[in-house]
Amino acid sequence: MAKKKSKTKAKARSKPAAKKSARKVVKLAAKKPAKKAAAKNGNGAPRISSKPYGLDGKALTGVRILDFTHVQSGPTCTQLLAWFGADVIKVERPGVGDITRGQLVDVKGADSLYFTMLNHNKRSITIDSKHPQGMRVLNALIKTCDVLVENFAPGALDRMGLTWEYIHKLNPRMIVASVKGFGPGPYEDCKVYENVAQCAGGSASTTGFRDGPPLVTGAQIGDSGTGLHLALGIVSALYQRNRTGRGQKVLCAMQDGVLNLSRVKLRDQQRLAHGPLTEYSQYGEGIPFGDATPRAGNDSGGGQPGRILKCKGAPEDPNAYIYFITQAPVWGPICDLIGEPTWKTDPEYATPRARLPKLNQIFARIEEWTMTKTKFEVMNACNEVDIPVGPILSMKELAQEQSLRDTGTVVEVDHPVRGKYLSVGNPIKMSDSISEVTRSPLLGEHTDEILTKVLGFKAAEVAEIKNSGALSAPEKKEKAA
Ligand code: CAO
Repeated sequence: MAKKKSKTKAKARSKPAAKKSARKVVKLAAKKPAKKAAAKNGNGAPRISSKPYGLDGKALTGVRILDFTHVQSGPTCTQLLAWFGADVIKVERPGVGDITRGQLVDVKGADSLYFTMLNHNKRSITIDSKHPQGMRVLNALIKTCDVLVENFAPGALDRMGLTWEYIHKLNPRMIVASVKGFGPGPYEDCKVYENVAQCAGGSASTTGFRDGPPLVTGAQIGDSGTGLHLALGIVSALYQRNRTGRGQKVLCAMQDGVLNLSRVKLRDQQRLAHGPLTEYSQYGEGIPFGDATPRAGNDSGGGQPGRILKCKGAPEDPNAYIYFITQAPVWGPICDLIGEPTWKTDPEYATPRARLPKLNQIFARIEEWTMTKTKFEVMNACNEVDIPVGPILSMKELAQEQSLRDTGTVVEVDHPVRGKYLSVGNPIKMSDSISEVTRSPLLGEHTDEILTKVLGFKAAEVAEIKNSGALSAPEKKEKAA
């Protein structure tokens, strides 16, 4: 690096020196190296773009993804990559496509919201991967793509003939990224869906109330959570490939992803060996702990006592609630707000330790106050004195929230068959890689475009592939036979 720089400097000085007057030479010689220095960051990175922010492509412009994903976990990952500018080519089974196209259908004849909301900004090609001509197209795709992403059942990719060795021989730069239910071990051959992962990853055993059964959560931490993990793995592998030139395998097991998100509960498991978990409500209630992290209801995972409390309108309005945390640093303002100023100094209430056995009584008193206000009034009053609280927002409220529309987190998308629908846009905002949400592709919508423009097949080759039946629906093949 250093050598390169001094060469550049010499060049910059010597050129004008030969042609310009002495006065100009001094001027130019002083300016040019400064300009060069600004153009490089000293880390081997390219010159700094002169284009305005947001107008010099996107973070993953130039990256092409062979998207073999289906249902939710894999599509979440490739949708994120597409939002960052990758060219995502979704390979779907002819006639059927991703199974979610036809699941939970709300508009007859249209792709379901399940599918459309997970497959924005992608292109779709239909290929029967078990047909020799289908494999011909896949081979061409493997040669031209940077990443293959899949979330088939264990062994399915190998059964198609697409082993790591095969792919890597065709394209040693290819990153092969997979979601599986479990990592290597006794369960590695099992098929897994969202709630299976929530249960196997430790989330369900720690969610719900102590005296009730384990609960799954509505947030799709098994599917979408693992898709997020995989996206980070892929981007990191692309970054490493810049240095090594070679691809690698990236594996995210849903069990691992859920356990990673349940990290604080494994923390508590180990703390149990050193005594009861004092911030859990059951401690204050005098209920002994067992040998595994218990379910803690709505207690806060961060060690600060917290509860979901009724606000004006509850329980008739199922979402007229607020999450309230009695954080030690804001105990004073809480006491003032709820009209218990003496609790600030009363030794029975003044310290977190003194409050632990009385949490039920304390939260009951706070709830008396929150019930006199709507959740938004509570939120405003609390935030004025820096008390963090969480209004329980319904999906209806989120769909209507203007600020989420303004940032593109909630977007309205137009679809040629179903019309307008709401979706969640890219939750990751970047100042130089702006995401626009475009609709999901129709099944096989881009088959011709990909065969000719991406893979460069000639018209006769396209005809040969198509006539073989490798890209069309099995029903059609059966009728023709
Ligand atoms: N052409 C020809 N065959 C195709 C094809 C194509 N384009 N796309 C898929 N197939 C075939 C596969 O090769 C496989 O065939 P074989 O079993 O004969 O080898 C078959 O379709 C079924 O694939 P699958 O087993 O992945 O699908 P499934 O519906 O039976 O299982 C799921 C679905 C999600 C349980 C399973 O894929 C899985 O466990 N994936 C890993 C974990 C995961 O991602 N789960 C989250 C899903 S979201 O809740």
